[in-house]
Amino acid sequence: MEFNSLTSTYTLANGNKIPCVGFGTWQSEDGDEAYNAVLSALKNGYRHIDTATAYENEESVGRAINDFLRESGLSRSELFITTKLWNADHGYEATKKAIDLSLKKMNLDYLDLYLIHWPNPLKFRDCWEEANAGSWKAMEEAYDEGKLRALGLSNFRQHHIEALEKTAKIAPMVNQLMVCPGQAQRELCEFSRKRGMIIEGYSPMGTGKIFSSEEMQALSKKYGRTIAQICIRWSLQEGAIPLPKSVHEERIIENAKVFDFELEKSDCDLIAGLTGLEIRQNRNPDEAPF
Ligand code: 1BO
Repeated sequence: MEFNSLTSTYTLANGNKIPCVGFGTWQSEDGDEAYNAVLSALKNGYRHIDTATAYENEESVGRAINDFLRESGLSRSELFITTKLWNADHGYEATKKAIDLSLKKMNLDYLDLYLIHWPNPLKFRDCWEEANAGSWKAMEEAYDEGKLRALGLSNFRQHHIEALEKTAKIAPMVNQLMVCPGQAQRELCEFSRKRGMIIEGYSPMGTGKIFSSEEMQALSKKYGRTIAQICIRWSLQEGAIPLPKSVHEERIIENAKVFDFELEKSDCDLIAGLTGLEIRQNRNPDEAPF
């Protein structure tokens, strides 16, 4: 793995670069919490920020990005910003409006990446393929207009991807999945990669009992790193772009120090196969109640 800093990049299928670690904002509360977290991440070297309409913090995230750009003198092109389409807005017309609303809320001229957050919303359960095809068409148009610089998916499984491919003119460039210890989703990651997608991994630390796991504690001792750093490094070595989230500056800084050690392959496999961590269930998108 040739990555050596937060600004190391993967190349997306359209040639655009995407930094190998993103800063996650899921469950960061709109207002001071999300604003301060994103500003702190940017000041500490993160260049890739991930939000979503569903996180209800696009406004604060956008404000932090714009304040940072103004204060730092960096240009917009040095940042990589993602947001996502939420479930109420699937279908062609609603997606067009949702893209414009996200841009307006974030006060940005364009997004580096826009994802369909969930493949099969409850509201569209009997017509999800058609709804996704309509959303994708709207996204392709926004891509052609320069509002979106790359298009992708989140939580899509094989059959959702295959359905989208029937009508897509632009192939999806990213699949953002839950990738954490005990839930490596290696098969789906591999399938997505074969279809030309880069994998992003949300919740790299999972939840539940990661921090009290005896195996993770032993690895932390072996490598002299925190359990969070082991999780993020593992995600990188899995070939995913980890999206660690924190609202504490010391952890935001600590989570970025993952480029000067390497996990042995056998430890990566052990982490992938961990059980009993009581991690939040990786929901089946065809059955989730939203
Ligand atoms: C269902 C939301 C997952 C994190 O983006």
